[in-house]
Amino acid sequence: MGYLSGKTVLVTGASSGIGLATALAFAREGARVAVCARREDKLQPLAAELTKAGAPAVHTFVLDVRNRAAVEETLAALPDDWKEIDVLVNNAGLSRGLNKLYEDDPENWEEMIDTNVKGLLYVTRAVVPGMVARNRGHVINLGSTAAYITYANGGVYCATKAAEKSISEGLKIDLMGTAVRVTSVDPGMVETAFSEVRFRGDTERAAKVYQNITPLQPEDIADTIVWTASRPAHVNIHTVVITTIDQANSTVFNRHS
Ligand code: NDP
Ligand code: 8X3
Repeated sequence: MGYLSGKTVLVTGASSGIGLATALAFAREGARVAVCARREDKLQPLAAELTKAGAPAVHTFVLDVRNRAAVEETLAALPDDWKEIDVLVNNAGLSRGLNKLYEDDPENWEEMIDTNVKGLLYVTRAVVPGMVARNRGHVINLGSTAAYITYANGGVYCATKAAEKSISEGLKIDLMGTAVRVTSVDPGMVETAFSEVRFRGDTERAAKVYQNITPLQPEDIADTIVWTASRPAHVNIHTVVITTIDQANSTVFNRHS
């Protein structure tokens, strides 16, 4: 039996992309998998897939991580056999727009900051005290290459991921003396619904983001997340920066034509 067999994992934002692939990857390791997102219609079919993939138990629930009261209440009211979370994957996140900051709609900023920063904090605040009390656990946050180098028209999204980087570092310091681990997994471009969401359903514009490069796939990130979670208990992988071979950093790409 592997290290993750029978462990309880919670993945936020599991209805799509990296979160979905990560939930499936943990299921294949024999972990008990809890998944949440806002779209219930996406979570229902996922439950069956997770069971088929090997999860001995699956729990799905609707959660908008921006809603602090809902996060607190929902996570406090988890069924007893789901309360002891061993691995939390703070994945729920999004970008909105690609605009000059001084021309952008502040609603875009609110949504990104509320989801990527405040939502991550709310979920972490609800889950980590239990990990500390049990003296075991692992928080894995989704960062980005965007945290390291800001790209044009993406200042606020990049800022949310820079905040995630600082929060991960700070949480690690705060958890010193406990056996709770903290990891930031920081991908470059991954082909998911991310760009469609950024461009509010403009699939043509979204497709251009991944044109003439070989982007990472969500499974590449899921694989990395599971790897960080399956190291021996005394090993803490702090940060993994991962890009396609066609990306050097958040601004330098090798476009094939
Ligand atoms: P997707 O759009 O495919 O998935 C985003 C997920 O987040 C969905 O399941 C969505 O579910 C969920 N989500 C969004 N807002 C909320 C909310 N308020 N409450 C709960 N769940 C929410 O994108 P990715 O898989 O690419 O993105 C996942 C994470 O990876 C994000 O944090 C993103 O910033 C990060 N990332 C992505 C990269 C990429 O290039 N794709 C690169 C680096 C990092 P629902 O809409 O049902 O709520
Ligand atoms: C998502 C990757 O480069 O589109 O964090 O911002 S990028």
